[in-house]
Amino acid sequence: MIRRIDLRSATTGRPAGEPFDYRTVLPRADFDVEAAVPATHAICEEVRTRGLEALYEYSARFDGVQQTDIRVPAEAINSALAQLDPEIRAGLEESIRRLRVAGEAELEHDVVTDLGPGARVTHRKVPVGRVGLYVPGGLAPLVSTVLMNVVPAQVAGVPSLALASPPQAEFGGLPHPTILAACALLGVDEVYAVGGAQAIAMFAYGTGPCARVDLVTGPGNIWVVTAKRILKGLVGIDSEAGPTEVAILADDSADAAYVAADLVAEAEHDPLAAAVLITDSLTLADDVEAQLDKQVPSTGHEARVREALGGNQSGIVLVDDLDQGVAVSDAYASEHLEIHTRDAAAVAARITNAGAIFVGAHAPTALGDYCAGSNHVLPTGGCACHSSGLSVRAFTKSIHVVDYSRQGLEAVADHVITLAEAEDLPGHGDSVRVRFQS
Ligand code: HSO
Repeated sequence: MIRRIDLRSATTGRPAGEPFDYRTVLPRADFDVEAAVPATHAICEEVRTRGLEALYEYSARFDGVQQTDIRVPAEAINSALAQLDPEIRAGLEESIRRLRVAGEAELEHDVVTDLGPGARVTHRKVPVGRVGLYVPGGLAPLVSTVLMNVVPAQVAGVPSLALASPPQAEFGGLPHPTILAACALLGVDEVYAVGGAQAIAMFAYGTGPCARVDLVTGPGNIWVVTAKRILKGLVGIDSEAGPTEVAILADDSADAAYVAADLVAEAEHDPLAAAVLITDSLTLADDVEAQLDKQVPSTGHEARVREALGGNQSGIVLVDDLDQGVAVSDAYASEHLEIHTRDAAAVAARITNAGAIFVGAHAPTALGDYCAGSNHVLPTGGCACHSSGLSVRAFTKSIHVVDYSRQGLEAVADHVITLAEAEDLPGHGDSVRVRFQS
């Protein structure tokens, strides 16, 4: 059901000083953003040039919905909340509470530095002005993704928030009612029934009733991720969050039933989802396979899970020891990384590349998906080596404020003039000199 990749002794016998890049042999989803660029670019151009008409056409073509308006009416949002199952509401409220508490603790404050008399630099933190939050429809209504986008933006103080999610034919052309209920719970009233690349283009260009945004966040399918890559620059984006993935770094102390359950949970997202076990224990590898054989036939989305576990993006990676395990895990840079080893916290402290790390047997990825207080919109496809998941910081930018008096400038004027001359930019030097000529 799941292939094995044997990396034991992968680096022995290699010429000294020649680095071995584990990324060349590790499993990864066939998620070719470059190949999707031409088709996605065409969609973005249609939205840019034809506006609302193009959005209506795409909703008809991709979602099977005829629209005359893209904005979800306030009554639909409020009545979704009125009809929300009280237990789901309680779960959402607890998730919101934990996200808020963690987010408020992460809030960054202005940093004021005095560099001498009359010489002050302030690193001022400012929320992004307007944000477009994307919540996929896809195979499951990811209501939790609403919270993961909205709460940190609100904690950061973003004054204007719009949310888009695909129109669903079975819900009268509106996004899934639980998604709308979550919006109501959070006080988000600007919601658009628009999905895919066209939603990202709508946010980036400003289309119909939706004013242009400064930043787009949220996960999505290949078209959404590709649109974010194309439109980056015109708008800010968070990380490229594509098909979801978990890596589990485990030794012989791990509970195979837990490990298998977490691999299955990840695999149920999407046939392209990646479930990767990295272990130095052959016994654990065998036990996890046996557990998969036991658990998969009774799981809710068996076909999807089998496809994901059997796909090229999933596998059991055998390593010599935990040192190599840490190196392989860092090379893989998983969106979610679970550590099931002795002294898991110490192993976790050695990890440098991961979207989020789940430490020990009682921190399954599903906890972080819903209620840990951490965020589940995380970099995928190895992007965790350079990007971070959503957080309050993602919705905040900073401005250096340079506040110097005449005395402060005078103290450093000669250096500025010298450096300007070294760069053959005499006008720069003169702009300082003029302030001290009588
Ligand atoms: N694992 C997904 C998020 C999610 N899981 C939502 C369940 N619902 C990406 O981190």
